[in-house]
Amino acid sequence: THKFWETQPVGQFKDIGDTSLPEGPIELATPLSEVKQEPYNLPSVYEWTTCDMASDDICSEVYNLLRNNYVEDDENMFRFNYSKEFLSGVPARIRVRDEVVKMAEINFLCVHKKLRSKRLAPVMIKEVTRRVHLENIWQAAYTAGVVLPTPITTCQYWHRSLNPKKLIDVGFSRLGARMTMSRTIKLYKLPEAPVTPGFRKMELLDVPAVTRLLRNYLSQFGVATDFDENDVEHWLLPREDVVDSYLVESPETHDVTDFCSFYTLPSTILGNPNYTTLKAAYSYYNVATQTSFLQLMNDALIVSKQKGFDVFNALDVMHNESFLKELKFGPGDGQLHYYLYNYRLRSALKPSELGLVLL
Ligand code: NHW
Ligand code: EN5
Repeated sequence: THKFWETQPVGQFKDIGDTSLPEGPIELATPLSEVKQEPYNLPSVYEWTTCDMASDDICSEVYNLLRNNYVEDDENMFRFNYSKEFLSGVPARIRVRDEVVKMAEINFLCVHKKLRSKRLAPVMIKEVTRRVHLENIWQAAYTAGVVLPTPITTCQYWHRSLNPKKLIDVGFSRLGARMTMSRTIKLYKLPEAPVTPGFRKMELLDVPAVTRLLRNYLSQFGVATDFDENDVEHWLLPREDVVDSYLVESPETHDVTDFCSFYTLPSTILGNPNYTTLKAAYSYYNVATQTSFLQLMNDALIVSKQKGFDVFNALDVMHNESFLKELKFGPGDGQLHYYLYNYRLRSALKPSELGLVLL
């Protein structure tokens, strides 16, 4: 049972399959004057502070909390090490079917390892909800590796080895049956440079064309980000060690016809004498109209290998299924469940019906 989540406006397990329930907000917005004006009570000795992420010292404190206490895999071998650039809150517009909804994207919920299982998380979630309500936002989107009431979809992580020797040495992957190290290295070898004519890094002047390409692509998914030009500039314009975006500019017409992107999320390798950091690229938004999706994503693998990533990760969202197996991705041991707060879907989506990637 879920003593906390049962009290929240989220789809409940008991309601799965009940098609009489309407799609849309579960609770109505209230006048802001009716939103609780004071913070929720914390157990004594604790107090709330609002983190000014523009301050280097405060940003470092938050970064270190996460570096030491954030998400690990199920065998506690790796821990996400998000860089400071990721640690700011931005409101989002998410389209559900035909409706564009203002939402908060909730991420980085973290309780110090020494303070776990004391029911602090429900208080933190209620407090962030109250603060989001005061911004006149009534819905949220979030992902988690754990099952909560109730996923809008459940995605599988896939991994493409770029540096198989290191991945095996640190326990991220294993030498396959009847495989030697040299055969494995050969299996995952990639060309030195991308092969698609006109493949290049995205630039500021590409924002309008990339926005058009993405909006058109994302329109086919049941739940998707509603990107405008400002969003594309913020989330997709290349930033060293944060996000990489490439596009194909037709050598003939100079049209932008294809786009691929990935974000940088290293993991700390726990307790390995030889290595401290796993450099991982995560597939973000990709659109192919003229280049085959396979060739486009192979070029993304080639440039990520060139940049020194050890592994390229992807979820089975959007059309990703169509390249995963052929480009030698293998399924990981992790899943990612997607959730909406205060918005009911009539029924769950397939991962391929989801056009949303959260960092
Ligand atoms: S998912 C990553 C979450 N963070 C981590 O996994 C880091 C390592 N773990 C921890 O820090 C991406 C703690 O284990 C946490 C739980 C803090 C996770 N989401 O305090 P208690 C996100 O950041 C429920 C939601 O005793 P704890 C997304 C659990 O089911 N709920 O546990 C975050 C139980 O409730 P139940 C989670 O281990 C989205 C209760 O917490 C959860 O010391 C947040 C137990 O609390 C999770 N990942 O602390 C929701 N993990 O009903 C946003 C556990 O089952 C909602 N729980 O009894 C929207 C808000 C905004 C709305 C605006 C309109
Ligand atoms: C909020 N935005 O479990 C996200 N990762 O598969 C929060 N496994 O890296 C929620 N256990 O399978 C995040 N190697 C939930 C995910 C938490 C982290 C997590 C998984 C995803 C992962 C790796 C390492 C496993 C180590 C032991 C994994 C196998 C790779 C292999 C490469 C060759 C081809 C077959 C697969």
